[in-house]
Amino acid sequence: MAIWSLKPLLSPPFCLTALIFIFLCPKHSHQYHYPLNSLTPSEFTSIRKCVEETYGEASPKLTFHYVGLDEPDKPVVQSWWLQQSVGSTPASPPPRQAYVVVRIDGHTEELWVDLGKGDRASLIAKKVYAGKGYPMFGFKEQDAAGNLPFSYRPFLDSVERRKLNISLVVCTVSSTGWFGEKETKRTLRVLPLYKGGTTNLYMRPIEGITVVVDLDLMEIVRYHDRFRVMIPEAKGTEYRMSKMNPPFGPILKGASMVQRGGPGFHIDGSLVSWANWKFHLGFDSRVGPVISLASVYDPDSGTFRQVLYRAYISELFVPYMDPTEDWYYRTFFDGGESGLGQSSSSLKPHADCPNNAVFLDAYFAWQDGEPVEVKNAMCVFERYAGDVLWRHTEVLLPEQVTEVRPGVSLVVRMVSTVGNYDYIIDWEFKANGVIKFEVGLTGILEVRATNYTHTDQVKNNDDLYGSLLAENIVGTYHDHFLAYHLDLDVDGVRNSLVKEELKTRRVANGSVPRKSYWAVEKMIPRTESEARFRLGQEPSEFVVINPSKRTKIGNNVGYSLVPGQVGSSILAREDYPQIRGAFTDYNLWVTPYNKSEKWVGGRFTDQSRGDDTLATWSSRNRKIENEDIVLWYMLGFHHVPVQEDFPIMPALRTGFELRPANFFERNPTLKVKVTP
Ligand SMILES: *[C@@H]1O[C@H](CO)[C@@H](O)[C@H](O)[C@H]1NC(C)=O
Ligand SMILES: *[C@@H]1O[C@H](CO)[C@@H](O)[C@H](O)[C@H]1NC(C)=O
Ligand SMILES: *[C@@H]1O[C@H](CO)[C@@H](O)[C@H](O)[C@H]1NC(C)=O
Ligand SMILES: *[C@@H]1O[C@H](CO)[C@@H](O)[C@H](O)[C@H]1NC(C)=O
Ligand SMILES: [Cu+2]
Repeated sequence: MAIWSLKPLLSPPFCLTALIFIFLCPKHSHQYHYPLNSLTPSEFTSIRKCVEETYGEASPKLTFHYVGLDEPDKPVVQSWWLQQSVGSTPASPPPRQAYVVVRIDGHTEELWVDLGKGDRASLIAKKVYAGKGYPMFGFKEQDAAGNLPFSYRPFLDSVERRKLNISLVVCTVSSTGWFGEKETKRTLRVLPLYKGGTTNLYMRPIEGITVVVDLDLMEIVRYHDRFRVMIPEAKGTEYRMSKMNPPFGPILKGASMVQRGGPGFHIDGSLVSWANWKFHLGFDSRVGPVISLASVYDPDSGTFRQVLYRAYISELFVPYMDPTEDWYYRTFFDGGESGLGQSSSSLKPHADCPNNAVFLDAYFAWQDGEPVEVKNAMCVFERYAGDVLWRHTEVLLPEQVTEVRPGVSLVVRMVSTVGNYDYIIDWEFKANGVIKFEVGLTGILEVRATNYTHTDQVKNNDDLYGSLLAENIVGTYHDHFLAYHLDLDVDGVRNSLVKEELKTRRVANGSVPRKSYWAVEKMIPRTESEARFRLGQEPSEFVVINPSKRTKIGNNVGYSLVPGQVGSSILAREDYPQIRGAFTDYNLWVTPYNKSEKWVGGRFTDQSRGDDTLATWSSRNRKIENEDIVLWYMLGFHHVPVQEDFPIMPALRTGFELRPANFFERNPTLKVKVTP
């Protein structure tokens, strides 16, 4: 996750997808006015005009760093949604507003804009941001910073001294982090790479050169060329299939899913309905896909019941473990610095998503405020890979009975390419009421060049800060922490978290030969301080219940969180990156709903100081029992690279689930039917 300085935006149009999309977009859709809809291209334009008018003469110096929907307060959305869903005459939708962050004259300003009716936007409020930290980087300034070295004499000399061809040097940029400095400037580091003989320029870093760019001045303010190391060879690093020579690897026969009757889901504007699920799908330049108002059909009550009000990846923290001069600062916050949404890649039909996928375009504001379209930014498809949702063979009966329910599910996918890494972000809905959150880490490793060509030369493994992956290449140790915002509203907004601890019990003396068993002890945290958990140390379950709704036989209705791989940060608490990424101090947190608490690394994450993180919010120690609560779950990996991560990184997938727990009267899988 260095930040990529060039942005491939467009993919060639694909006629089949276009056809499907037209088919799915009925002309008379009323969903345009849905209060949670992402900003439209014309709304972006009217916001830009409104903001430019606000600054008048000064506006040529204005740059946009975030433009997103400032969604209405939850009660407003809820009541509007309830009215809609019972089919009563649609009330006029709540007013639409946008939240905008700009840079002007070396400072950051926040604006709130009313989108009004038609194309006319008007300013509601404007505030100079006086706190610490800076907004997301724009692609234009990253590009400009990456170009500076090419007209900077000392850099050209460094390249010459290394006997490299300057026209084969490519510069990527990286955030600088915060390491206790009292005063900071908005800066980027520039990292030179060498593309000679390969597309895989990340495998050919040019080490030893420090370049710091001041973004307000847009000039190089610090430069050192301190040492030289071998630049790894290009040989064996190329990844384009068209450049591969025999002998080839395994040949896979085409795999596909055929749906002769067309897709089994329906998209109306931003509302997606499939099988027993209904939800709203949005897109945001900072967090990427946003799932809202997900509800599931209950065959017993004959109604859709609420599960998830709003869910998205709030932050993605990637600290590297090399503490040397040119690496220590590589502690990336890919959400708040780079923007997971604006880093989205156009998905390749038949490759990124299966044959039966439908593609959706997305928009975000460029640095000049104008909308940019990402074609095929998200795809929606039904997945069936021969999985079984439920099966049983009964042999005790005179006639053997075998029943199977196939595991078909609905997937919403986006790929965020942040520099070298690609994150495949999946939201999967299942007919049994489960929502699965999955991420696939792939792309290319961020590596360091070294003079070592064999592990025997390495006297002290500690000096590598990683694994030797090939001659002259070290794959640096690092972590990936994805912080999920999960605002569950299980059958209503007021919920509680229940921690169910599994405790060993001893069998009382001699009654039976067994000596032990386990039992469940329930604990309901009352305030935020009681609801910070490190998972994986003792067996426990976490269930979000609605304390005022019970099943017919008396259990509280709920949804449980089923953790996946648990990786906690093991950096020192007082280390600067950990102070900024304090949301990884625990794997699971609960806070009360607060519309302003969206981004766990703070609103202004670049060079943040940890004064606006999930940890500081949680320290308010608010009430969370029988309240409108939000869960924050950290999906974490420690990445110890291996040779199979060279020269590319095969997708490493992991995830977690939200699973109904006494939500239904009986398993909804029972009546799942599949038509041919
Ligand atoms: C440098 O690379 C460019 C682009 O590949 C090539 O055209 C040029 O001949 C190279 N120069 C030298 C001195 O090798
Ligand atoms: C790496 O090897 C090169 C070439 O032998 C040498 O000039 C350079 O000083 C070495 N760098 C380090 C850090 O040992
Ligand atoms: C188990 O039996 C022993 C001997 O009869 C007795 O001293 C002890 O209190 C008993 N413990 C329990 C838990 O009943
Ligand atoms: C809501 O969050 C904002 C930002 O963290 C904070 O300033 C405000 O005090 C919070 N409100 C409540 C009621 O906690
Ligand atoms: Cu990794």
